[in-house]
Amino acid sequence: MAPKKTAPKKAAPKTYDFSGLEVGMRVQAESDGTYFAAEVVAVSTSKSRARAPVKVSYKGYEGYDEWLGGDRIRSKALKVVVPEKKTEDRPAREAPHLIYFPLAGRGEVIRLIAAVGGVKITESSELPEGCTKDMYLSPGSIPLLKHGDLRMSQSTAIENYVATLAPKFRRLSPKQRAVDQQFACIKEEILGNCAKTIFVTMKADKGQAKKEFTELFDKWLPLLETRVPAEGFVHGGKLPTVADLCVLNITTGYMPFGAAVKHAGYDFGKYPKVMALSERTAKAESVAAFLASSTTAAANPMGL
Ligand SMILES: N[C@@H](CCC(=O)N[C@@H](CS)C(=O)NCC(=O)O)C(=O)O
Repeated sequence: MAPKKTAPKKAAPKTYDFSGLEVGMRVQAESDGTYFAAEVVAVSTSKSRARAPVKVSYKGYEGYDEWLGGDRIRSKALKVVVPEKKTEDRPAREAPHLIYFPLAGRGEVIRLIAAVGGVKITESSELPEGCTKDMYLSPGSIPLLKHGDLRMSQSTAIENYVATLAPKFRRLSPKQRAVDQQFACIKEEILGNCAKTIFVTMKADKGQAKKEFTELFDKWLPLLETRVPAEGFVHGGKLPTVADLCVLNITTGYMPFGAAVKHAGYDFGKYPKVMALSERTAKAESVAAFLASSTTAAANPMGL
């Protein structure tokens, strides 16, 4: 059998920059395979003329004026636009590196997402050599994440990034990811307020701090109680996702939630669905394995 001829690959059509062409300019214009001396009589910027925006008049041939594209004109003033090479935007091959204190705080959900989502991360409490926090767009606060040439701050954005890398979460729909983000933002709002009360109010007025903690939990926990499922996880899947991990973090992470609960004498038992979800999440295989070796979930280095 005769070898099949493979059709030659069609060259991608060139894109031209006509901005250098002006009315009255001498150019070479192609007609039936031959180039003739011609003069530019119009250069159109109209969309409808985009394919052939240059009107030429062939020298010595009246009545043959025509609109041409760049492929039929020769002129130094006509430039071919060289397409920019697509830069590789794939995530780096090495493990994302988290920089955070050795306690739960704003690092714990990042660690949990990585553990459950199947992303191997490394961690230190010190910045890599030669790095400063402003390189991560941080005014001084942590957590920070480095992944290849990506350096970032802001815990919620880091949580989201690690979740998008996670192979175990790859089938989540945009809607499910949006709900996960919503829980992450609620967790951050509770966390930020707990931290403020712990580090500011509590130092000056313990009674006021207790009031603030109670009001904060009374504001959010009843809402979460109405939203979380009586069975299974928030998205009904086999694995907990960011939303479930945030509920686990709020109800079991010592810093700052547990410290706030302790100082307010608050009882999360008032929210049986929230607590049951937290317990189910803690029992999920990957979460249980994470918690079994975690040195951060219950850490209380400040003795609060
Ligand atoms: N909005 C930031 C807040 C970060 C933040 O306040 N981090 C605390 C620790 S949880 C911190 O680094 N505080 C010390 C400082 O700001 O210098 C985020 O979500 O990452």
